[in-house]
Amino acid sequence: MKNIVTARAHTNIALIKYWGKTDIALNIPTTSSLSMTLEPFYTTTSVEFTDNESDSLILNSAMEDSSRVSKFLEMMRGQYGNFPKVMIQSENHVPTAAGLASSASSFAALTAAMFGLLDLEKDDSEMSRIARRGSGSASRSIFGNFAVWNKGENHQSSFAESFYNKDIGLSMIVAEISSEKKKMSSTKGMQLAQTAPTYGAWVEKSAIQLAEMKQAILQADIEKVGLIAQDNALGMHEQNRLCLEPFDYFTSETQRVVDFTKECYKAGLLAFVTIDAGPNVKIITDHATEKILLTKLKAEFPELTFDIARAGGAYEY
Ligand code: 2P0
Repeated sequence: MKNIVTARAHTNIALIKYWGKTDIALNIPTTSSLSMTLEPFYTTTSVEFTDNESDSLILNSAMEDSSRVSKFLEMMRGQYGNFPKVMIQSENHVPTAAGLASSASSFAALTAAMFGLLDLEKDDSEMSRIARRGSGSASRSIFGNFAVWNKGENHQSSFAESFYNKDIGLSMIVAEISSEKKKMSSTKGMQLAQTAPTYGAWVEKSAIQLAEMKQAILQADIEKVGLIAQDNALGMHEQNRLCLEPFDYFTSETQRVVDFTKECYKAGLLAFVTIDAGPNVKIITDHATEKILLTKLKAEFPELTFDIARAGGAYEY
């Protein structure tokens, strides 16, 4: 048995979103989703067995509340047989203000590290299923470049797969609009969104968009990738505004960045937006355009910080 195992997993941004569950306890989604894994942003996690009475978590050198990871480890004990308490040390190399779901890279890295510590077979599908139980989007962070999480209908059938393990020249510029902790967690936000009268139509459209997105990626057609991703993301945020207890992740600055990006597209640049469960905007473009667009964005929004991300790697341990 190994003493200590360290694993690394990158964060991901969905081009076709996961926004709703058919099973809350198991994180079974209402839609299949597709994401790009980001090279520069990742989590490194070390795990070791301890004689302590409880699991513990040290995040970025500070002791954290371990209840969520402990619940996750209990689930693993149920799946693979009881094992001693675990001490987890984790470092997030994700700009904390950028709203780049660190739960995806965190649970993917923790899953990979635990597979190492427990000497389990390196089975990507099984790792994806287990990571999904920690946080839905973590199921996709097992893979590099592009991953598709097929929604499935139960624990066994709901897992992500590598979709296309090549760099198609896509870039994302992350506009950091707010570092405030999100007002509405993803878990709660998606539950509310499912009460929107238009939610069923968004889910149906999402299946068509996923098929179109796969084609666009295989053809390395970045304009098509951007247009579909933007439509899917804006549709997701519409559900939040139309549900029974409406809420909105957009701020006025979010809307300004969205409007400016659309102007850039009209002016002939490859520029599209996607937005997750927070106010920050990810601008989809290509390697050839990223610097031109970044210069324009910095000039228009001198108060904002921008990071450039490209497609990146699968988990490692
Ligand atoms: C996604 N997001 O597909 C979507 C789009 C945010 C907006 O997955 O409840 O933290 O832990 O399964 O994975 C964020 O949701 O939610 C997310 P849980 P998760 O990337």
